[in-house]
This record gives sequence, C-alpha cells and structure tokens, in this order.
Amino acid sequence: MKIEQYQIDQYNDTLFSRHNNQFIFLKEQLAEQGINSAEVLKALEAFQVAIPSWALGTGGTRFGRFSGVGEPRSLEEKIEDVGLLHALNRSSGSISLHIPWDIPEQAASIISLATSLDLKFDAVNSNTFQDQKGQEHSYKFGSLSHVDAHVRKQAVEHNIEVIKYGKDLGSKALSVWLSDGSCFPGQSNFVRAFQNTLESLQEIYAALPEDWKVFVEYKAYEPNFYSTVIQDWGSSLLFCQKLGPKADVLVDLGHHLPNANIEQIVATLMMEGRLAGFHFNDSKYGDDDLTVGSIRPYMLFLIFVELVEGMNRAGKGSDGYAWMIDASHNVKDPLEDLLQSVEAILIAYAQALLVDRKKLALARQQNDVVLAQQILQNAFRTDVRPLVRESIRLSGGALDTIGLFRHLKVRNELMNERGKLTVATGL
Ligand code: AOS
Ligand code: ZN
Ligand code: ZN
Ligand code: ZN
Repeated sequence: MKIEQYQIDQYNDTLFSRHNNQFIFLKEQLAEQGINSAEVLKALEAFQVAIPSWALGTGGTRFGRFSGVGEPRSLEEKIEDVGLLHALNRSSGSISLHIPWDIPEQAASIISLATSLDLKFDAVNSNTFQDQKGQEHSYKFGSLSHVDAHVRKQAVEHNIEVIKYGKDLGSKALSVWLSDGSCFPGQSNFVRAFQNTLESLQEIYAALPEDWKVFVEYKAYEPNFYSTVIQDWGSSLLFCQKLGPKADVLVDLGHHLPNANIEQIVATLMMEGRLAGFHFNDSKYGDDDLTVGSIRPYMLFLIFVELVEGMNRAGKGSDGYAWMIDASHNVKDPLEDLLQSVEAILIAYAQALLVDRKKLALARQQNDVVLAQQILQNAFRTDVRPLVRESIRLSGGALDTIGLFRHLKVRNELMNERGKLTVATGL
C-alpha cells in the first residue's frame, strides 16, 4: 500500500477553497498583530517528528493486548507504515528503531526502502528491560546497574551492538532507557546502582562514533515501583555531565511525577545546552501512552514556548533536536493515533511561534503579570489549524490527514495485504 501524490492532490482539490478562505482570514488577523505567516509556515514545514517502530502496532497493557488488523509484520512493513504517515502529513520523516525488535538484517535494502519513502533513521533504541531468547544473563534485577559484573557486561555489549546497527543505517544517536531500579526498600544500594550505571554508560559512551550522541532518558517510576536509577532530569543530567558532551538528556513527557513543571525543566536543560529532545505523549494519571495533546494541550503549548525560546537563543532550528512520539495503546488505529499526535505537536509549535516575545519580555520587566499571561493565552487561543494545514499542503501532504486515510480505506487495504491476525513486535 502506497499513497500516491495524485491521490493527495485530488483530495486536496475538494477541500481547497474552504481551507483557503480560513487560511487567508487567519493570515490577515495575524498580520494585524505584526506576525508574518510565511515565517511561521517555514518553521512548521521544517519540523519533523520521528515515529518509533513500536507505535505501529496496538500497544499492550499489563492485562492483555487486543491486536488490530493489518499490523506490520516485519521491519519493512513498519517502514512502509511510517511512509504512509509521512505521505499524508510530510512531518513524520524518520523512524526510530528498537533492537532487538527490529533487527535490520540487510541494511542496504532497508535503507533503499526508507529512502524511496523519503524517510531517515532516527535514534536507535537499546533494550535491556526484557530478556531475549537464548540470552545468558537475566535482566530481572537490572542491567547496566546490576550487582553482577557479568550482567552489566552483557548489557553494555548489547548497547554497543545497537550502535553498530544504527551506524549501518545512518542513525546518529543511541537512546538509552533503563528500567533498572528496585521495587522494595532495602533491595538496592542507591549509590552502588548509580556508580555501576555510570561505569556501564562510560563504556558505551567510549564506543560512540565521532558524530554520534547518546540520549539518556529518565522515568520517575515503572516498571520498578520503589526506586528507579535514572528517576528524574537531575539524575539524567548528572550522568550526562559525567559522561561528556556527546550525552544529552532525553525528556519523555509521561515520565514525571504528577504536576511536575516540565516546561521549566526544558528551559533549564536548554540553558545548559543539554536537551537532546523529546518523547511526546500525554497522560492523565501515571501513564505515558496517550495521544499527544489529548489531555493537557496547554502544557504542551507552554513547553513549546520554552522550546522556541531555547532554539532562538541557541541559534538552532528544530532539526537540532530529536523529536519523537512515544505512545502506543489499545483502543485506536495506531496510524490514525499517530496522525493525531503529529498534528497536536504542530499545533502547539505554531501557537508558540505566535507569542510576541518582545512584548512578553517587556511585560516581565514591568512585572505586568496580567499582560504576560494575556500574551501567552492570546497565542494559545488562536485557532492555528489553517496554518498547520497550509504548511502540510505546501509540502505536498493532505489538508485533512485522517480524512484522507479514511477516504482511501488505508487500514482495510493493509488488512487485505497483511491479514487480520497480525501482531507487530513491540511492547
Ligand atoms: C519507556 O517508558 C520509555 O518511554 C522508552 O522510551 C520506550 O518507550 C521504550 O524504551 C520502548 O523502547
Ligand atoms: Zn520514552
Ligand atoms: Zn515511556
Ligand atoms: Zn509507555
């Protein structure tokens, strides 16, 4: 299944005049506020968010998994799925692989498939949170932090192997997320666990190619429920500072204790030049797998306000960071869900680009709290969807991505090709 450009163009023709009216109206409103829509469009068009290979199948819960139809059965089919997303929104131009769920046996043919769909390979992810068949040592009690040096060695070697796979594909970073920690008080020596992890990460760091980075992801809890070795951004930053300039902190939106001020964390990490990027998702309670923007869109916007400020300060574009969606759950078509997530990200980014930075700085300087809040909320309450649609249209995507996905009956086609009982590898 492939979506052809003519199908997108034909579909857009049916929606164009309505869209264009909305877009012109918004453009005029923005011009009155001194905002140049062309610049916002340029920034939106450049924004690319990676799709993780494990989000293309229906996610499991701890209690069961209800697989969808036509799920990708192989790495090739996962790449094809991301190709469908990218054809529709032109903003999902890369895929993040997970080893060993997606071993690229033949790098050359995998690369040529991805290139034909205009896709690149984002960070590669290692996995020491599960035992694999035939594995000598178990990760039941940890991996890079384990009390037994043999287990640590096995986990380090796995990460080095992942780097090798990534190198062949043209990835430039290794993402490390550890589930290491403890479930009960007394189980683990916090300091030993930290030091073991640091030594293991140092060995991995030493194996990084010249132009590579390692992203250190943190998570407050789960699957361990008493302590997690890399539990928060402070621990993650500490590891990165000890490791060196090739290590940066990866923030996953769902990995914080309730009500954490994530936008402030982002600002601080960017101030230090240590923000690697993001795993986007949303959560209501303690989960990390809901569609981006489905629960707390204002928080997402506030995060983007800091991201835009940080990028401006650093003189970097959005391509200077690693953006990825990290969500996968049970009840939606995974491709439709991802389209919704990417759209939510583009909306929040567009809104953040509308913030009048000069006025905001002045309001802050004068301690005009009311005005400062007004400036942010004015941007947040602007319906920027016509801008987002226009940016997607200009790059060749669909004016209504989910609309076209349904119009072309993509899932049905995939079911015919792949079958009804398909289970994508992953969580
Ligand atoms: C787990 O909660 C983390 O968010 C990881 O980034 C990721 O989901 C996991 O490593 C799957 O590879
Ligand atoms: Zn994550
Ligand atoms: Zn997570
Ligand atoms: Zn998760």
